[in-house]
Amino acid sequence: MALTTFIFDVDGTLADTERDGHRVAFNRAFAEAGLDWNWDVGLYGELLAVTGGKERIRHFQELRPELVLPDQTPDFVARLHASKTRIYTEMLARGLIPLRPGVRRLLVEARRRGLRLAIATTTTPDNVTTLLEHSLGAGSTAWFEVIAAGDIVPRKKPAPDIYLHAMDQMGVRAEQCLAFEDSANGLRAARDAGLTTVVTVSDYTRDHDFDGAALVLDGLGEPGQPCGVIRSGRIRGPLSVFDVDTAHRLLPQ
Ligand code: XBP
Ligand code: MG
Repeated sequence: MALTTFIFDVDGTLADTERDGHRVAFNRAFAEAGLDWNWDVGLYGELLAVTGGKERIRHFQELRPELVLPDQTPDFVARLHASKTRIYTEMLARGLIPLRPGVRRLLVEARRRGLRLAIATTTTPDNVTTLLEHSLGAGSTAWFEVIAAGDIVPRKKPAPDIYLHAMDQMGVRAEQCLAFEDSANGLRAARDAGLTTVVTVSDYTRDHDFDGAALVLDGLGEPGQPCGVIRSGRIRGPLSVFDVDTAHRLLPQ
C-alpha cells in the first residue's frame, strides 16, 4: 500500500526537549515543592528509561525509598507533575526549545505533497500544542490530524498503544505509514505497532539499540547541513537530507 501518512514522536524527535527542557522543569517543580531532589544530566539520562513524567517520578521514588515525601496524599505525584508541566509549557512559550534541523522542512514538504500528519507521544498534550505553536508557528497544531499524547492510552511507550490509537483515529493501516522516533522505547512502540520507522538519534539516545529501524540518522539534515547516516538500512547510496522521496524509498511497495 502506498505511503500516505507520517507519524512523529515529539521529545527528542521534533525537538531536543529532554536535557534543557523537561529535566530543568522537573528540577524547578521539585524546588517549588520544597524537595531537595535534583535530577542532573546523568541521572536524568538513566531515568529516561521510564517514559511518562509521572511514571518517572514514581520510578525515582522507588530508587530512593529513603526520600520521604512531605506530602503523603495519593495525588501528590500528579500535582507535582502538573507543576512541572506548567513550568515546562512556560519555557516553551518563551521559545526556548527550537525544532531540530530538517523538521520544519520535512513537515512543509509533506503537506505540500499531500501526506497526512499525526503525532504519537508519551508527553502531556499541552506540551505538544505549546511546542508546535511556539516553534512551528501559530495554527500549526492543525497540521496534525491526530495528536495522540500522554495518558490517552493505558500503556505508554515502549507499548505500541499510542501508535495504534493514532492509526485507529486516522483510519490508516501500518503499511501506509512511516514513523519517526529518537529512542529505543519509541522504536519498540512503533515496531510493535507494525510501523516502518526512521530514527533520528538524540544526545541521550545515541547509544541505544535501534535494531529493527529502517534507517538511523543523526538528524533529518538541511541543505548545506547534511545528515549523517548511522545505519542505512534499505537506503542505498548517499543521503544528505531526509525528504519525502527518501520516505517513499523506505516503504516496501
Ligand atoms: C518522552 C517522554 C515524556 C517526556 C516528559 O516522550 O517519555 O515523558 O520525557 O513529558 P516522547 P511528560 O519521546 O514519546 O515524545 O512529563 O509530559 O511525560
Ligand atoms: Mg522521543
